[in-house]
Formats: sequence, structure tokens, C-alpha cells
Amino acid sequence: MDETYDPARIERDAQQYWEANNSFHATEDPDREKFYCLSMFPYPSGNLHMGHVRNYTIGDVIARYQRMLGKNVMQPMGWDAFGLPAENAAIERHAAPAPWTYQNIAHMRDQFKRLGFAFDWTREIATCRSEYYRWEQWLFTRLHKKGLVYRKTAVVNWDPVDQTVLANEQVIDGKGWRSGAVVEHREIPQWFLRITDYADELLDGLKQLELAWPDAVRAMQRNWIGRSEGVEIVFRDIDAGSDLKVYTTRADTLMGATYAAVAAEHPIAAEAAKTNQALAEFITQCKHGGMAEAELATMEKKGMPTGTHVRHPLTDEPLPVWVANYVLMGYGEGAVMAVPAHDERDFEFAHHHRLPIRQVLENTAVLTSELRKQHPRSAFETCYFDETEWQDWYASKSPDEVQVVNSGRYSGMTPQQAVDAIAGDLAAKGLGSKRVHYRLRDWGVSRQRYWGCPIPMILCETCGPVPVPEQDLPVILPEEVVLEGPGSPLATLPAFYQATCPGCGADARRETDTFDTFFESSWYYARFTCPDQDQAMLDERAHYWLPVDQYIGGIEHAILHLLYARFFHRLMRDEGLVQGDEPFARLLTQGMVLKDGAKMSKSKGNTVDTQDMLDRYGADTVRLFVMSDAPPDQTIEWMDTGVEGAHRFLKRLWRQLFTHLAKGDAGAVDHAALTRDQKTFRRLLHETIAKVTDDFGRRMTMNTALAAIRELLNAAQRFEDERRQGQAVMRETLEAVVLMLTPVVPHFAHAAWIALGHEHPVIDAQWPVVDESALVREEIELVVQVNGKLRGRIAIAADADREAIEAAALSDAAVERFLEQKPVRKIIIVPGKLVNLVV
Ligand code: ANZ
Ligand code: ZN
Repeated sequence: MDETYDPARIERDAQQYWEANNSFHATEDPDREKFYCLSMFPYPSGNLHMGHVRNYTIGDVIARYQRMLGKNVMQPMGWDAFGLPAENAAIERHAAPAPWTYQNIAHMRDQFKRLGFAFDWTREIATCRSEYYRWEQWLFTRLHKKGLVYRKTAVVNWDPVDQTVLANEQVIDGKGWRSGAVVEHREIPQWFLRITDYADELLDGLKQLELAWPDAVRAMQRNWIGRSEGVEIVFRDIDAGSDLKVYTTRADTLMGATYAAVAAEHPIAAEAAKTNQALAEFITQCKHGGMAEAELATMEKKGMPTGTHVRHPLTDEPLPVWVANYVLMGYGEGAVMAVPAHDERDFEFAHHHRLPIRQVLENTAVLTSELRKQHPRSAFETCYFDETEWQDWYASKSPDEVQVVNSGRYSGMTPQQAVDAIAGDLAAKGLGSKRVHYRLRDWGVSRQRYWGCPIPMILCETCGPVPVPEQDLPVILPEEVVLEGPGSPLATLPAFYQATCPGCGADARRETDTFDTFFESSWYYARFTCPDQDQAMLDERAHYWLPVDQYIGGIEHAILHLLYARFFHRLMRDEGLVQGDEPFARLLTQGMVLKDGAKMSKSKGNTVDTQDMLDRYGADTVRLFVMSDAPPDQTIEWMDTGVEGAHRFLKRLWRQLFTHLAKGDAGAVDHAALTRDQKTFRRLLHETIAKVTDDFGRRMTMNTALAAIRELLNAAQRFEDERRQGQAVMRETLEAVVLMLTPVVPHFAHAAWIALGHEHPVIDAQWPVVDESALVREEIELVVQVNGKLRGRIAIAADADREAIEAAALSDAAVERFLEQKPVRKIIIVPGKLVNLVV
């Protein structure tokens, strides 16, 4: 062993050893428990940043720890290689995206290796390779046969100057990112996957993931799916237009509906606009506005009356129909029954346009808002409370005590009773029925981009869209192209788009759109189990490895990526390709790496150069630092002093090992020969092993584990026992420390383990085992209370009986003073903890 810690050499040696011995190559072994550890694969943007380093270190620590528990661990790595940045870089360089991507992959792969991640590189996948994407093309054609794929027109962002469709990220403040032109919305035919068919299952499946997935992620998925139970209500037409259907989750408030509102794109709006120029202009204006749901709640409630009326389904009262910019076409029926007394958006709208407000529930937050004070009182048809009264009332009631009021025969019911009664009455009249509704929309997978997987369809004038036959797959994306502008070159490459219809043999045009890149990332986890399979999408190896036991990645993927992967898993399950319902048994969302309190980013200029850190300190220091500061799911603050601290720790430990080894081998611990101090120190060692094991495994708080190891080493330094048994205990301690640090600083551990005289590499060593007998405390300390107040402490044999404990407590000098010679009425003993003397 060298006297000083030389990370460059140690890390090179360890990495060479792993490479030469295929140390991380995983094979299926039915006799061993498997552990599939997966960190979300990166987009090959060029360089690893500190966020990557932390993410992959967390995964690597878990994988290496599980291996030491004796499991058959598989940890693969690959590249989410399609996507927009490659196209942008290509435009800048007048080159093709492919070589740029492959170069980046090569560079990042080197950086991964430099960090010592235990990846099975034989399983590497790049999603831009046809060996990979051919199988998603194949699946797509299968889904098409099953009716799970369809084509319909949808809105895209159109840049009128560059004459191209833009991705949402390329629209900045409503303008094209390159041309600066105001972006238009255009409707073009696109491909959709029926994820809504699986909405219920995707929602139910979340229950299985309780405790195994972060609550926040499950909640976000739940909200995104957005199941609601409501009633579909028909408002009959009065003015010879057409009937109006609305969807409401609040049928209990039907008697409070004072107008109806429709989206700008609603047919009733279009019909009315034919004879109303101002309305037509308003509608055009709405169509240009933003469409995000979050904006709707806050934006100004604009609207115009259509001039038509519909009939209230229970009272027959005529209600005016308005066009309102807060009603979305893509949701429910694109129309609402407006209940301004109980819906804030309706209230704001009614307030603004001076529409009547009718209260039909006892309690309502809307009526206490600031706006109410500005609203002319005469507009309130009914209003029971003033503000302060209402607040007192509200505080005194629970929500299910609330009553429906001012609603005829429904008055006096609870809201739930009213929903049921009203739905029943509507059904009897043929004017309504209960309905379950989802917020989730079908997944539009078409992108008008070049650098993506070609959608395997042929568009024939006679037959319509026809899937590319299985024997003609894959549809290969030509890689040798030059991108001069933002449009996709596929549409201008006859060699690509000219095709023959598989149905009728006529000349036809190949689909030139490509898949959303979420398509590739939705099933890569499964392909890692059998990446070399060239006859099928997956094979039986998937049954051995799936589900992923631990998935690690960013919270930014909490909704879409994880939902699409859960959807794909079910699609593949229904094709007989995988078993089970869920792809990821456990999920860990790692926290960000901050610097000076902000997220590291190039634009803020607060990035830390990974390569520079590796050159300066070595991989182990960087790995140790990113694991030390906080639990994996919380943010860490990058601090240069923290990195130096991690480095110093490793140097000091190296020296400790060196000094110890220089003294020669003291042999194994002879338990019978240990002194009391040696036993006490050994107890700390085994308590630490127990804690670190729990922290790495169950709690996943490697930071507290590392802190405990540091404390143990500090105690070891103070221990300084040169006797034979002292040295034997020290040896046991250092071995255990090296083992416990192996997942975090694997190169350091590799070298140290050899220096400690082991023949087999530390990656094949077993995680240290707690010696239960070492944990037994010969003497324990008990707290002594007098009338519940801490008054003293006594040291007593761990197995002392009640009588002995009482005697010791009563005779303790400090305690005696507080007894003031009063008779002790009762003695309460909490074993192992305290004695309470009641006087
Ligand atoms: C009357 C009502 C009274 C409503 C009340 C709410 C509160 P969730 O739960 O998200 O499904 N709504 C329906 N379609 C809409 C559309 N296309 N654009 C905007 N809003 C729409 O929401 C269902 C509720 O959202 C429905 O219940 C409807 O307003 C509104 F005190 O109807 B409600
Ligand atoms: Zn045809």
C-alpha cells in the first residue's frame, strides 16, 4: 500500500480490473434473487453535468449495495438519443444530427466510465438505432390492428415565416424561436394512442405503488388522470339552435344555474357568429389566446352573449348562452352550466358581465370574496349572510352538514343527496345521466420533426392510412441529411416518402412525421433485459428481470414519462410480452444540485465542471460528496469546501489504514480476551453496522450512514489500543468500514481491500453482518426521575432485576436530595430507560 492516497492511479487500476473481468455483466440466474436497478437514461447532450452525476451515483450506490447483499444485480445504461437539440445543433453546424449524437454518446460514455459506475455496458441501447426503434414501429402496427391507434386532426404551432411546425419549446412568448414570427395554430392530421382506454387501470394501479413511490408523484399522476364523477345535463334549445349538453361535477347546484357558457370553438358559438360580426371577431381572438388550463383560472374572464337561450331542465326558465374564454373545448362537452354563487370562475364572469347570482348552498366561499363587496347587492337574488356572520357560521359546521337551499324540493338535502335526486329526476325526463369523466386525453404521438423514429404508416388515396407490413419493418430514418432550416427534410426526400400501398399496390406517400421521443423512453427499461434480441421486441429474459426493482430519476418526469411507461407496460402485457402490471416496483426521485441556492445552469453561470472535478479530486471524492450532504431525494448545495472535506476524509482514512497495516497482522478477535474498553468500542462498531445497513436499505438515507461511519472512524482514532486484541478489533473495524464504503467510493475500497490482504475483489465481498452478541450492553444507564422530573442517572448491570434497580435509584446521592425524605409511594420502571419515583 502506498503511503499517500493517489486517486488517479487507484481509480485507473480499479476500472481496468472491472473492465478486464466483465465485473458488471449480468446474466439471468433463476437460482438467485435478481435486482434490476435503473436510473433514467440521459439525453446525449454532450457533457455530464452535476445533476447527472448525482442521479447516477445514487443508482450506482443502490446497485452496488444490493450486489453486496448477494443479489443478482443488473444495472444497464443507454441513450435517449432522438430529439430536438440534435436537430438544432445540426442546423447550426450545417451537418446531420446523427454524427453529433454519436460523438456525444462516445464522450458521455467515457465520462460514465471515469465515474466508475457499475453499468453492464453489454446492454447499451441508443434509441436512434433501427435495432431498437424497429420494435416500437412493430408494436405501433399491432396496436393499429387492435384499434388502439387512430388518426385525427389536432392543433399544432405553425411558424408562417419558416413554414414549419414548431414544438412547444420552440414557441417563446407566442413567437417562433428562430423567425420571431407570431405563431399560428393550424389543424393537421396526427396519430393518437388510446391511453384513455387505460385511464381507470392507470389510476387503480397507483394503489399498488403506495409506499414504494413518493406520495407526491402518485398524487401528480392521479391529478393528471383526473377522474371525476359527474352528471351530463341537456339544456333544451329555445331559439331553434341546438340542444346544449354540459358536464358538471356539481349537479347539486343546478337550481343555481343562471346562464350557460360555451367555448369559442363550440358549434353553438360558430352558428351564432354567422349573423354576428362582433361575436365572430371575438371568437377569432379567443382561438389565438393561450390554451393552458392553469392560465384559465387567472386570466381575465372575457365573453360575449350569443343571443340564444336554452331551457333550464328542471324549471324551464330560459337561460342566456354566452361564449366565454374560460370554457375549454377539449374538456367535458366544451360547455358549462354556470353557477356563479358557487364557482369562482363563473362568479368572476357574472360579476363582470352583471349576470344574476343565485345561492343554492348554505355555505360558500365565493360569496365572501372581495369581489362580492364590489358587486351590486341587487344582483344577488338570494344572499343569507354578511361576511362576518358567514365566517362564524362556517367555522361551526362540517362540510357534510351543509344544506341545499332555495332549490324547491331539493332544499334541505345534503349536496350528495341532491346530486342523486337531481340526477334521478333528470334521467326520468331524459335530460341527464351520471357519467365518469377523465381529464386525461389520448396521447398525440406525431411530431413534424426529422430526428425521431419514423411512424410506420403509408398514406394511400384509396385505402387511407395502411400500416407498413411486418416484413417491411423497420422504416429506417435516413441519417445522411443536411439540415438547412427548421423543417423536416423527410418531406422533401422522395427516396423516403415514395412508397407503394401495401393494400392496393398503387403509388402512395409514406408518413413523414416521427414519434414523440417519449415513445422511445416508454419501453427502454424492458428492452434492456434483452437488447440483442433481433427476432422479437422482447423475450423471456424480460420475465426474469422485470419489473425494475428500483427506478431513479428526476421529479420532472413525475407525470408524462412515468405515465407513458406505465401505459406501455400494459400495452406490452396485453401483447403477451411482459408479465405484471407495473414497470417500476420502487421509485426514487432525486433532489437537485444547487449552487448558491439556485439550480445549476449555463445561463446562470453557476455550473461546476464535472471533468475539472474529476481531474482535481477523482471520482470517489465527487461520489462521496454528492451522497454526503442530504438524503437522495432532497436538494444538495454544491460547496467547494464540502468537496474538499470529502477529499480530506478519504486521505485521512487512507492514512489510518496505512498506519494500521504497518503494524502487522494481529489476527482474529478473541472474544473471551477482550477488555471492557475493547468491548465498548466493538459495540460501537456493530451498532454502526446496524445503522448503516438500515440507512442504505430501508431508509435510503446514505447521508446519515456516511455520518455514522465518520463518527466511528473518529472514535477509532481516539481508541488507540496497541495491545494485540485492540489491534484485532481495529482490524475488524477498518475492514467493515471499507465494506460499508464500497458502494459509495468503490475504487478506494477496491485498493484498500487488496491492501487488507484479500484475494477476491471487494465487489464480490458480502455486506458486513452485525454480531448481535457485540451489541449486548454489560452496563446500561438509567435515567432517574422524581415525580416525572429528571434528577439523576444510574449505571447498572444490563440484566439487573427490579429490586436491584429500585435499590440503586433510591440510594443515588443526587436523587436522594430531591426525595426530601418523603416516603416513596410508587416506583415506575421503564426497562432500559428510566426509573420514576413518585412521592
Ligand atoms: C357547475 C358547477 C358548480 C361546477 C360549481 C363547479 C362548481 P372537474 O372536477 O375538473 O371534472 N367544466 C366542465 N366542462 C368545462 C369546460 N369545458 N371548460 C371549463 N370548465 C368546465 O370539473 C368539472 C367542472 O368544471 C364542472 O362542474 C364545470 O363546472 C366545469 F359550484 O358545473 B361545474
Ligand atoms: Zn391503397
